[in-house]
Amino acid sequence: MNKRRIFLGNVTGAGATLLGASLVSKAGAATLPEAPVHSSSATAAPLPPAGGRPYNPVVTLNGWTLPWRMKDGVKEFHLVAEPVVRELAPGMQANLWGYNGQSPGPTIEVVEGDRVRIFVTNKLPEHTSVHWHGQLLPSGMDGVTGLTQPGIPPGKTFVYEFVARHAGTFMYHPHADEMMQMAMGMMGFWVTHPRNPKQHAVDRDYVFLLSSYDIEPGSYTPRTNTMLDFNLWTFNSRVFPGIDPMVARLGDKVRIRVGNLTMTNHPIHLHGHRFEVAGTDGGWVPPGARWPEVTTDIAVGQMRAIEFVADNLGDWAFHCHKSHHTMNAMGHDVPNLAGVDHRGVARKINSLVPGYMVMGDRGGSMGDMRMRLPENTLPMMDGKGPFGNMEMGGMFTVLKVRAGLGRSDYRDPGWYAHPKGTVAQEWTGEVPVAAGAPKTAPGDAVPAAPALNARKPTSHRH
Ligand SMILES: [Cu+2]
Repeated sequence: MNKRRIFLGNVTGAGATLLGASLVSKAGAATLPEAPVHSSSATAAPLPPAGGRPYNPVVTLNGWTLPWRMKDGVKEFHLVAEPVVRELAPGMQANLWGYNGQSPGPTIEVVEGDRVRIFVTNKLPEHTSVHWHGQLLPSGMDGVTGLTQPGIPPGKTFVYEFVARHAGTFMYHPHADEMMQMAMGMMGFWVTHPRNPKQHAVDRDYVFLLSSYDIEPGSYTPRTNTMLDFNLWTFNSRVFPGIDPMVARLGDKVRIRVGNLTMTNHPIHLHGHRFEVAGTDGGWVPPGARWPEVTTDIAVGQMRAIEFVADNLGDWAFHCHKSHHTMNAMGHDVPNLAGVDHRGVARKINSLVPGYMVMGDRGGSMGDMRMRLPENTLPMMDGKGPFGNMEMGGMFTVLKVRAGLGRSDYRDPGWYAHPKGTVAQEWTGEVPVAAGAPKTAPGDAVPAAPALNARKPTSHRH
């Protein structure tokens, strides 16, 4: 005990405290809570509180919640910062950095007023720290390397301790070599539940973080000096079709909490429902100040909690509205050839370059194109739906609203069975042609010449 006190008192002088690796393995073993590791990228069932004050646990989309132990009235957690292999979607794995076996790290759930102690062990090749975004805590616990603590050296364990003073939606991430560590996937969700579990109660409470990666097709490790031109846009380090659906029972009150740790904003859009922005990382929005939306823009470093009643049966798209963010990795620097018929050209090139593919001469349907992809690369737009290819990737998933589900049933109910006569269908009657419209047959390329002529400066008349 003496030894421990000396060690804790000496090393940093700052709020966070350093434990030696030898202390952890010997005398310290009894004082450190275990650090559970998760190997699956599937959505784990909500983790009910194993003691302490009651709360309604959240569901981490394609993620999990970190178990804790109560020690002398303090909730103790153990995060291990380490390299991980994350499956972004079936068919693609990425070498990321994360916590306890996954990127993002596990969700931490506590109750307003809880005293929380978090041990952070660094198994990365460089120093790190953990910043508890949105928490009102002592300055020395804020996790800013150089400002409030020294970086946690590789192989060492620091301990953070503070009271979770206010309920809300938060996150954690390093404040050390951020460009590298965040681009490698180091982040996690944090929920502080209200003291009264009936306050802000909903039936289903989903949480996830937005992150982005730049992984060259055919490779496994993100390029970390990319500033804007990322090619994988993720919900919790997953891309569609690898993102699980969010399931709701008809009439459920649903909350979805989203935090943005990418380098750009994301207008997150829900189909078939209206929601209200009920919370930010600053706390809960008073009921009278909430307003209806179907899209909410989430800026870099922000969090939003949206709430709605799932009162509309069906399969509803839920996605970022930037169309390049619902695509997966493949070159975006392709000329737009809509309206140019180059079937002959493609045939000729194919005799020279087998597998060459002309993109978009029919104005889209890239999702139907099948070309041989490099190793460890996903199709740009994919996802099989009941009516064919959804032509989506990246930040996209489906809200599935069904009647008669069990209260805690989060399993994928399959595709929606639409009532007869409620699906858009082909019109088989006569189609009138407007006077003067060009006569084209279905599938004809649109003549491109006039548009090209109009671009010549000599043809301008003022
Ligand atoms: Cu986006």
